[in-house]
This record gives sequence, C-alpha cells and structure tokens, in this order.
Amino acid sequence: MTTGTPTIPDEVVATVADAGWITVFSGAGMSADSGVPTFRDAQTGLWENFDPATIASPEAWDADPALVWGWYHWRAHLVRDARPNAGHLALAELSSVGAGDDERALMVVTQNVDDLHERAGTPVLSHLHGSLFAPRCSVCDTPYDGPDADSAVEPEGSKHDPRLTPPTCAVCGGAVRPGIVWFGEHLPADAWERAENAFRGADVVLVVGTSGIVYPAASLPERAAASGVPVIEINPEPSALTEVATHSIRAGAATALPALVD
Ligand code: BJW
Ligand code: ZN
Repeated sequence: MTTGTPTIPDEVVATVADAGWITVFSGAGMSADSGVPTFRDAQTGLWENFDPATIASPEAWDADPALVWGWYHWRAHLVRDARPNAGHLALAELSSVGAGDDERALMVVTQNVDDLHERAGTPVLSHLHGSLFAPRCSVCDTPYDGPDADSAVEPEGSKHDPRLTPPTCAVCGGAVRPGIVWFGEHLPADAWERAENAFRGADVVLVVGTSGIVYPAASLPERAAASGVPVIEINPEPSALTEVATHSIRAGAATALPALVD
C-alpha cells in the first residue's frame, strides 16, 4: 500500500489532459495496491519456496501440472477476493471524460492476468499474457468452464502441499491448463495486433507498474518512445523502461493516477 499525494509536474498533467488518444500499458504493480502481489514478489505463504518465473513455463506444466494448476488456482482466488484500487478507478474516470463527443480514446493494454481493470469499468483492449479466468484444454484448446475452474476448492493437503490436480476436458479427456501465456510461448496474435494498433495511434503512453523486462511486451512502449510519443512512467521504483520515459512519477498507481486525473 502506498500513501501520500505525489506532485505531478504541470507538463505531465497537461500532456494527459490534452491527449485525444491515451494508451495505458499496465503491469503487476497496477494491482499491488489491491493486495495482489506483483509477479516477482509473489513467493508468499505456501509458495515461498517456488520461483514464479519457473512455475510460469511449459516445462513446469509438463513436469508437474498439479503444481502449476495449484499456483494459478491460488492466484485466481486471491484476485477474486481483491477489489480494484483507486488507480484502476482513476483510469475508468479518465476513459469516461470526453465520452460521447469522440474526443478521447483510452486503450488499455495489460500484461496482467487479473480482471481488475474490467471490474473498475475500463474495458481491456488487449490481455497480452492471457487471463486467470480463461482455462482451456492443454490438448484440444477447448475452453473450460467446469465447476472447479473458478470455485473455492482448497488445494489438496493445503497446509503442506500447494498442488491441485487439474480438471479434465469434457471433449477429449486432456488436462485443463491455465489460459496464460508462459515463457517461450507466443503471445495471442489478435491481442498482439490490437496492442500494436493501440500504441501506433497514441498521443501519450502511460506505463504503470511494470518492471519492463518481459518481451515482446516491453518493446511496445520502447517503440512508441522511439517514434516521439511521450511516455509517462508510474512506478515507485526505477524500471527497465525508465530510460525511454519522458517523465517518471515515483509513486504507486493508487496515488499517482488519481492525482494525474484530477
Ligand atoms: C508498482 C507498485 C505500485 C510495485 N504501483 N507500481 C528478448 C530478449 C530477451 C528475452 C526474450 C526476448 N524476447 C522474448 C524473450 C523471452 C521471454 C522474456 O521476455 N524473457 C525475459 C524475462 C528475459 N519472453 C517470452 O517468452 C514471451 N514469448 C515470446 O517471446 O514468444 C516468442 C518466442 C517463442 C518461442 C521461442 C522464441 C520466441 C512470453 C512472455 C510471457 C510472460 N508471462 C508472464 C507469466 C504469465 C502470467 C502470470 O502468471 O502472471 O507474465 S511472466 C510475468 O512477467 C507475467 C507478467 O505479465 C510479466 C511482466 O511482469 P510485470 O507485470 O512487469 O511484474 P513485475 O513483478 O516484474 O514488476 C512489478 C513492477 O511494479 C515493479 O517495477 C515494481 O516496482 C512496480 N510496483 N508496487 C505501481 N503500488
Ligand atoms: Zn480437450
């Protein structure tokens, strides 16, 4: 949780206020103030001995599907219990300004697999890395909407072992996998194309709460900056995208975004 109202330079406020097309590029820090651990800080509780970057891989799924399913099941419930924070709500407010007179477009391109932008009232144009709430068959790709995709089932032996056996596909009997893009997997072509278009048309890009180290996602704000689009970073810490940012606001999303919008 971050507190205090940050000072936003007048130039930044004016850039956002004057923009007809704002593209938001969000990462895990966007949801940190909702109590959702960031990707690289997610080793808490039962998961403290596991490396997220290792679990989020096709190799981990092949080696131990119950471990991977248990991890995403835990995270899906954590997100279900979380609520959008003041940063998500500020973006929803920003998207409604000018609505009806075609003056402003707000495009959200997110690396996040949660649904907190949507629950705040902002449609997400592109979920680059998939969703916690769209599991599918690992064999035939059929979407899975069975009873324990989204239920409150506790992991088996949850006191000591976070593993949970994945459900099986009703069509082919294959194991159901999370609808997530793992390291080494291609991003969905349609999500990527929508994201590229959102960056191509932007008057300003807001980079919120990302370490900026995962590609090809991080190349989107890099390319926007290279073509002269102002890039405003909101992150309490420096990131790999700081060097391409026109301005960096060193504050959390839940304090900086309301200050930027008001
Ligand atoms: C706050 C805050 C507050 C805290 N307010 N902020 C080029 C070079 C090198 C490597 C590659 C390359 N191109 C591709 C690769 C390989 C790889 C990659 O990028 N690796 C790097 C790690 C080196 N990329 C891939 O494999 C991608 N696929 C691909 O390239 O396909 C083509 C291909 C296929 C096959 C062969 C060859 C090419 C797929 C990437 C999929 C990423 N998936 C994950 C996991 C799934 C989702 C999940 O489980 O959650 O997505 S990884 C993980 O990182 C997750 C995130 O979406 C993503 C980004 O992380 P994010 O959001 O930035 O979170 P954190 O935790 O890193 O940072 C949080 C930030 O918030 C910090 O900066 C804090 O300071 C800040 N913060 N509190 C604001 N209150
Ligand atoms: Zn199947």
